[in-house]
Amino acid sequence: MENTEAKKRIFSGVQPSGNLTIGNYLGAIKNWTTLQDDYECLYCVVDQHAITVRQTPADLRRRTYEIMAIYIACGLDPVKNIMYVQSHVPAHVQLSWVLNCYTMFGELSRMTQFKDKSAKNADNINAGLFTYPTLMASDILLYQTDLVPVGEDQRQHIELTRDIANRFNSVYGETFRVPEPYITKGAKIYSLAEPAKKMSKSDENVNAYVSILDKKDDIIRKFKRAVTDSDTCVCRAEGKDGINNLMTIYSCFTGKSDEEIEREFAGKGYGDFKAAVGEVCAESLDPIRSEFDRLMKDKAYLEGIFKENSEKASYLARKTLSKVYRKVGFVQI
Ligand code: ATP
Ligand code: LTN
Repeated sequence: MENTEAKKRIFSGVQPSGNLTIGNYLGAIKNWTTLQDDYECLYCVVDQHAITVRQTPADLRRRTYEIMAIYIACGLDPVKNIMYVQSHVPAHVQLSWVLNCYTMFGELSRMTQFKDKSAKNADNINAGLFTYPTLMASDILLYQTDLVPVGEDQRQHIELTRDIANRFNSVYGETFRVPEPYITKGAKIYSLAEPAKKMSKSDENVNAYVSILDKKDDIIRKFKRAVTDSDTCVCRAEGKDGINNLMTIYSCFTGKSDEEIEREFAGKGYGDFKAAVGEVCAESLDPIRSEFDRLMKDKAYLEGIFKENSEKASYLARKTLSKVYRKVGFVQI
């Protein structure tokens, strides 16, 4: 396989389908920044996945720049990592056609994200939404990826990616490296309005999520309004979904354990705790927002990154694609 050098390879991506939330940050991007020295990393803005749900073209375009700016503002280095846009590397969709022919209808029907999104977009259950996981498998398998750092909600897609890779390898011999999911703490942040549901950037209720780019006042207000329970104890327990979620968020931002948090807020009410979560969240996100504002004023810089990194990604992707084309019997010219 191609990446025989000492460093393992990592691939992950975010859809430019809304304003990134602290769920995306704590579940994915924040962890990516800790990996960039020890792994060879590719971080993609998956715009082709985003159009499985209707997008306004101008918003999609703007958000593609924004996600790249957020990646950099969160501390990802565009020289050390290959950071690029999915539609700039045609090999993703080229491989996905082949993989569609090695993925079963039944497998795709079982994907919970497909079921959730079909329910939410009942008037637009398109074929792309259905085959979304084979494009994701292509993203990952094209680069002979070892590890995929994602939030818990993506575990099922990675399992499917592994099944597709194993199936292809067993028919044609070793072609794809079989990737592992890399899922860490903060892997699931829940909605502030309905704490049994995952926090999602495409939620219609803006009070259900905190965006990475929200202003301090909004952050404090959203946490103040967060749905909790009628108990008063700041402690983790079954049935206390709202408080459990706030404890996870507080812990991710401060590094404190549940015991430390419980001690810190012993004898204090939910009001104090919510205010503290809001403060620490706003404080952590403030430097990211300033850097984001600076980067968004420099489109040429972002475009330079798009171009340079898509060339690096294309170079790696072509190696796997041509191997696959040869194995399935396409004539090479
Ligand atoms: P959408 O709601 O539009 O489907 P999303 O908010 O789920 O989008 P994605 O672009 O699909 O965001 O996900 C980007 C990354 O963020 C993925 O690794 C995903 O697992 C992670 N992620 C998304 N939401 C959460 C969450 N609530 N908690 C933890 N991680 C999350
Ligand atoms: N499906 C993911 C986004 C995504 C991704 C990927 C993540 C697309 N391609 C490849 C990791 C690896 C999501 O909805 N969060």
